[in-house]
Amino acid sequence: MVDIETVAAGGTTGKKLVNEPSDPVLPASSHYKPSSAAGQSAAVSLEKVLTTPAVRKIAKENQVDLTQVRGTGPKGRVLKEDILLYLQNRGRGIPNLPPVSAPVSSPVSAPVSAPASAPTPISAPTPVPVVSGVDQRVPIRGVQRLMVKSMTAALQVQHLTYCEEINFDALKQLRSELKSSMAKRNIKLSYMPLMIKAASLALLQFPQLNATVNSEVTEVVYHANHNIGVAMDTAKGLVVPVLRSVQAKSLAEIAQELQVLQDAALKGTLTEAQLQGGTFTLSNIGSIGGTYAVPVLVVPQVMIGAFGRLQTLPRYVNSRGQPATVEQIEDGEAQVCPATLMNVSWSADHRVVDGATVAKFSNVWKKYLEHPASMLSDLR
Ligand code: CO6
Repeated sequence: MVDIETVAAGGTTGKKLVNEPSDPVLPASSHYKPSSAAGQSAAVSLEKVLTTPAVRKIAKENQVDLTQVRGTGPKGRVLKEDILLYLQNRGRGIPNLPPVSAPVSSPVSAPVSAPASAPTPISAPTPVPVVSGVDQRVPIRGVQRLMVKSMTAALQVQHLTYCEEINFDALKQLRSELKSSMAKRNIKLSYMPLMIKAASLALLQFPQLNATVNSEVTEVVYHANHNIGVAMDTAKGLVVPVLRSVQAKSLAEIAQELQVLQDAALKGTLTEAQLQGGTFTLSNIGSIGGTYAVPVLVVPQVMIGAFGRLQTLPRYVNSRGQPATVEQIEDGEAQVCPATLMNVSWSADHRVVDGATVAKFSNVWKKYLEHPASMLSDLR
């Protein structure tokens, strides 16, 4: 049961307790009939209303009583858009006014001040239900408290953010080949382990990005181990457990460790040790949604990446299936093909990292993912 307050056209409010969200509360001036009544009488009233056979067909298929649909055509004729609007509103639980000519058998009477012959306004304002309640004062504790601390620290750091688009066509193919064999070993292979391994391989070439900086900003430590934090969404909020020594681990080991951490995060059993010691962070916000996100550094680390949602979009390719140049497009030597794409956004501590280094790192990471076989030559 929900306590709903309604705001009538004149701005006055009323209150009603209702059992279902589909039981809309109306101002006293509304000419509303419950939609269930429409369903019951649909068969009998189809012929009485001025409309077209196409509209009658839609009404019949959707069990709509046409007398309940506001007709906006000449002489109150019900047009196709009228019934489509009615169906759309019915789906959202929004009441629909009956046609001007339809007899109103609603128990709710017309406003006393309105003369009987006064035309019904074409678009009466829809009542806006307002759910009432009491304000709550909630202390910021636990995981949320940690977020306050880490975000306050991040605010001290001048971020730079660099974005890129990655073509996942080859990686998608590779993953589908590996997925079933991994599954036989009880290992779930999402894209994350591949993206984590590619980041670690790229970090071998850019050790200055697998780093932490002291609070006085007088010293940077380039870490030998790639301890990669992975942002995880849990019922209690955002947590960032850490996969240790990724540079020394196989894809299967990374996938297994990720699964262990993800399970613990969801159960709320992550230990402090599992949450500490990160040297680089990745966040796959795209598994929830979004195309781009600007990530915030996990201070004192100097770099973080956020992944957007995988999408299939059209892109120009040349005869070798590679991204076409402007000349190839202009010379008609390119065609538009569907591509599986993902956006990445890298944020870095601009006090100690410059944009060019981030761009070069990103190019290497992109190459590993777009040509995943190239990872093999650099795996240990
Ligand atoms: N696009 C589309 N589909 C995806 C994606 C993206 N980016 N990522 C995963 N998936 C798919 C994935 O392939 C799985 O599909 P199937 O294998 O076919 O089953 C499915 O979604 C479920 O994947 P799952 O989430 O279970 O595993 P994954 O290893 O990809 O991710 C995780 C693990 C722990 C990172 C993830 O579950 C998670 O919690 N993501 C949210 C992280 C988060 O909250 N980040 C926000 C931090 S704040 O970054 C921040 C800048 C701001 C916004």
